[in-house]
Formats: sequence, C-alpha cells, structure tokens
Amino acid sequence: MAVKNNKENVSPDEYLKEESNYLRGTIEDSLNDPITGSLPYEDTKILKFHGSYQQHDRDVEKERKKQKLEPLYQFMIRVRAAGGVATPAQWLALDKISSEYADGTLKLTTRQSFQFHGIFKKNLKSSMQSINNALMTTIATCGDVNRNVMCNPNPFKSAVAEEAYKYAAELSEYFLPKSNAYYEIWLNKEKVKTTQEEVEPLYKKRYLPRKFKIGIAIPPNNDIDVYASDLGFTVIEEKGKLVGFNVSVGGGMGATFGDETTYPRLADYIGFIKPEELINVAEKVIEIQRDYGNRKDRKHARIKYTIAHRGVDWFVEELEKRLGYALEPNKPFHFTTNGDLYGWLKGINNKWFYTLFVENGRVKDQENYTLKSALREVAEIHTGDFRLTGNQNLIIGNVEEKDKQQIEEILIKHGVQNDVTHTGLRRNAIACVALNTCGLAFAEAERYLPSLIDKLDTIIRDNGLEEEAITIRMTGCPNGCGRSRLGEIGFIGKSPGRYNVYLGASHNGDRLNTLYREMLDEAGILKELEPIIKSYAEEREEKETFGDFVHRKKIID
Ligand code: SRM
Ligand code: SF4
Repeated sequence: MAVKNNKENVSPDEYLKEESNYLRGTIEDSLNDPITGSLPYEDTKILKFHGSYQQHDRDVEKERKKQKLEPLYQFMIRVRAAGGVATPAQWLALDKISSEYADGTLKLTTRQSFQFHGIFKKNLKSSMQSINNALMTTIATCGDVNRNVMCNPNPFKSAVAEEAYKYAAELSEYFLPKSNAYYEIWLNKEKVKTTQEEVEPLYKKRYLPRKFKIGIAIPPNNDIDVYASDLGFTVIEEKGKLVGFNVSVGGGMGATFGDETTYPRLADYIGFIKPEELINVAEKVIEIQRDYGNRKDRKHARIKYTIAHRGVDWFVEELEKRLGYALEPNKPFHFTTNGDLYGWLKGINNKWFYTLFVENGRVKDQENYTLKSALREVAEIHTGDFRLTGNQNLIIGNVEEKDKQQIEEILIKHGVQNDVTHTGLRRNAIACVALNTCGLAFAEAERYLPSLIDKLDTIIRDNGLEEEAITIRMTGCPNGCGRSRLGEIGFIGKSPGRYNVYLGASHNGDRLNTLYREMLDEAGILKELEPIIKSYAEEREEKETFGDFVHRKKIID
C-alpha cells in the first residue's frame, strides 16, 4: 500500500484510506503473518475503521526492549451498541470473549461502548467472529467515520426517551460505512467488486477527514455531554411529546500540549428541527465536514476547527443551502446535570432500572468485589437488558418486579451493590483507560484516580461534603477521552505522576474548566485542593455547585 506522490499536500492518511480499496488494505494477509504480533503500519490505520486498535503492553515495554524482544503487541476491540444497549445473551457472550481472548476484563466506555483489551493478533479474527455471533459489531467504532450514536440510556424513563433512543439507533445504522470489507475480512464473506459510487455514497473513497461523533441529549439530563459532540441533538419536549431537536455542532475535547492552535471546544446551538428532518440534517452536516474539513493536518481536522475557522454563520448558511430551507430558532431547554442517577428507578412500563456504579467502567473481579461474576450471574437470570451510560456506569434495565429482589441479592452477595458509603465525588468520577494500553498516555488515569479519590475523600468527609455531587475527571493526556475539561475538577496527565489541574466546569456540562495549576504530583494536588474544598464547605451558597463556586470566588478566572 505505497503512498503515491503527495501532490495535493494532504495528510498521508488520506492516501492510505483512498488506496485501501474501501477499508481492505492488506489486513487479511497481515493477520496470517506468524513472524510478528503486529500488523504493518498502513493496516493498523485501516484496522481502526473495523473497530480495533493495535496497542502494546506499556507495563512491560522496557523489559522487552532490554531482552531485545518486540513490544508485546496486542489489540483493543471496541464493540458498538447504539445508545449502549445489550441483551443478557450479548452480555454473556462479551463476558466469555473477555475471558477467552482478552485480558479478562470488559471496559464500559465514555461513549457507551464495550472495549476488550489485550487481544493477541492470532485471536483477533476469532474475537471478531464471536462478537458478530452475538449479533453485535465493531464496525466503525473507530476510524474517520460516524461512530456509534450516544443517547440517554434510560429509554423507559419516559415515552420521549424511548423515542429518542430509536432515533439514536437509526442514525447509528444509517451512517455505517457501506463497504463489504468488514464482512470479507472477519466473517469470511465472498469478496465483491467495488466502485466508488456503489460503495460509499456519503463517505466516498477518503471517508471523513477525522472521527465524527453524534449524541442525543434528553434534558434535564446531559449525561451524554452533548457539548462535546461533533453533532448534537437536544430533545425538545412539549406536553410529554418529542416535538423535535435543537441542533448543536462543533464540540470536541482533544488538544495537544504546547500547541495553542488545538483546543477543546463546546458545540454551538444552531437551530431547531422536527424529528422527520433528523437524518437529512445529520447527513448534510456530515457532508459539509466531508467537503470542508481539513484533510492536510489531522490535528485540525475535526468539525470544531472547520466551524471555528469559517464561523458558525458560514456553517449555518452552508447547511441551509444544502437543505434548501432555514432552520427554526432554537427552543428553550434546561440541563441540570451531566451525571448519573444511581439506584432503582421505575420506568413508565412498570419495569425497573438499576443504575450501578462501575468505577471507571472497568468490569472485573477483585477481592470482595466480584463485579464481573455478579453481572454474569445477573445476565443468566435477567429478562431485560443492560445499558451503558456515558459516565462509564451500567444500568440493569427492564427488570421485572419479580426479579428485582433476586438481582439485588446477587449484587449484595458479590459486594457490588451501589455502596452508600461512596461519596458524591467518587460517584461522579470518570477516568479514561490511559496506561497500560493507551499508546498516547503520559500518565495513569483509570488505575490511579480511585486511590487519589480515597485521599480526597478524607478531605471531603472532614468537611461534611460526602453527599455533594462534584464531577471529577482524569485523563492520561489532553485528548480528553474522559472529557476531563468538563469536570468541575479535572486532571490531565502531563508526565508520569504529574497532572495539570483544571477547575470550574459547570455541573451540567455547558462550561469548560480552566487551568488552575500545572505539573502537580499527588502531594501538590492534595495541598492545593484541600483549602478550596474547605472553603466550598464553609462559604458556598445554597445549591451552589463546586464549579460555580470556584468561579464566584475567583479561584480561577
Ligand atoms: Fe478517545 C484516542 C479511548 C472517548 C478523544 N481514545 C483514543 C485511543 C483510541 C488512543 C489512540 O488513538 O491510540 C484510546 C484507546 C485507549 C485504550 O487503551 O482503550 C481512546 N476514548 C477512549 C475511551 C475508551 C475512554 C474511556 O476510558 O472510556 C472512550 C471510547 C469511546 C467510545 O466508545 O467510542 C473514548 N475519546 C473519547 C472522548 C469522549 C467523547 O467522545 O465523549 C473524546 C473527547 C471528545 C472528542 O472526540 O473530541 C475522545 N480519543 C480522543 C482523541 C482526541 C481527538 C481530537 O480531536 O483531538 C484521541 C486521539 C486521536 O484521535 O488522535 C483519542
Ligand atoms: Fe489515552 Fe489520552 Fe484518551 Fe486517556 S485521554 S485514553 S490517555 S488518548
């Protein structure tokens, strides 16, 4: 897959995509190469569109180098589920795959997907096949295409939520790549001849300039962090009916340290649409990004930069031109929180929904906390479903009244019921994967945040704030996978054991936090945060959130 002369001065990835023959590349042959546990560079790029990343175990990197061994290559697989819903049978299949082929754990992500880590090349195809046998797929969970569409995961909370979920599933399905490559490579389907027009009418040969994310938010809950999405739809409800959506565009969290031309950006609301316009509007927005997104520099290729550089007015004008009509003005709505509501909730269908705290989304068995076993046991008797939240938690959904007690008993037996001793701080924490699998991590996140919260909790308890919901988010680098710039307290890894600390995001996700201190180690973090937490306990106004408090007190600008 040699890259031809770069006459257009576009990013080399553009040629890789174009020359991949609609996402085939040489993946199929490379999988059978027994000499190495890795794939050729070009194939690793195309593999992302199939939902997998080549990684290596960074914990053993130095040791392997010393022994003159290649890195311990392994693969991450991301499984899509629109709005994050899986049946008990699917849960059992994922549980089995994680033990059979992966590192034994399952990661519930910040975008309502499942991830496996630690899969060796020789097991990649079997894993993909097992996932497909469970009627799930990994296609387009990564890569320069639209990803799975997020949605509030509690559709039976109201008829509106149920309808919104159906739209999320429709959008997710509609924007899947049309190429047959996935089925040929992983599922041994017959090879087909392709032409550009037949194969990808929307994405064409070069697909999108960069990843693309859509989310549907249902006020008053912004649990999917709609302001972080490339394209967002905020449900507008009138008299208990979903009457349409306010459309938002241009959100994104990623940045690069030391490069001020990259930055997180909150999406702008650009107008109201009716439900029947949803797919068409989404398609036109994606087309604009396809046609105008930056294909020279991947660091500036997200729609947030297209909009920031050309202006929101330009974007709306271009969209309305393509639609052939003007958007209606935004309708009023109000978000109260971007967190989850834990515990049992009765749906309008008289079934029960239990939101379970899963620390940083990692499903595994630990001493006295056998979460993976508990959920397997629940899945064996459960007749409803499992729903992932955008905060890396899990809803055991659509539970029959008669099964409620048994499910509760299983959770208690395994020590995984929502622990009432968890502080509001821990219950509102997110950490990205980071080490040992993420190749971009400068510092720990998922493996470190829980122990940092242990220490912060002491301060929280000393100040009587254990019930206070304060969002705290950590990422191992500024890419923002744990949406760290939307935490009332945010940490971004700068180097091993050192973090930039950000304060003051809003509690509902509509304001970014601000850099407070740089390069702090744990002692520094605790020293800086203790007096602020104390003054919050003593001086906050009624119902004032931590994020608002640090602004009012001018702790940050
Ligand atoms: Fe992410 C890349 C993990 C949600 C922004 N993200 C990565 C990679 C694949 C690292 C890589 O490129 O080599 C990480 C794999 C780590 C691993 O070992 O699993 C990774 N991202 C994750 C997950 C698993 C974090 C988690 O702990 O839950 C989330 C999977 C979501 C999913 O199911 O699809 C995840 N990533 C996000 C989010 C949150 C969101 O979308 O709401 C963001 C910020 C929003 C945004 O897209 O701007 C996010 N990930 C990034 C970026 C920065 C993109 C940018 O525009 O600058 C990268 C790096 C990149 O794309 O070059 C990245
Ligand atoms: Fe990796 Fe950075 Fe994303 Fe964390 S934020 S998973 S360290 S890319």
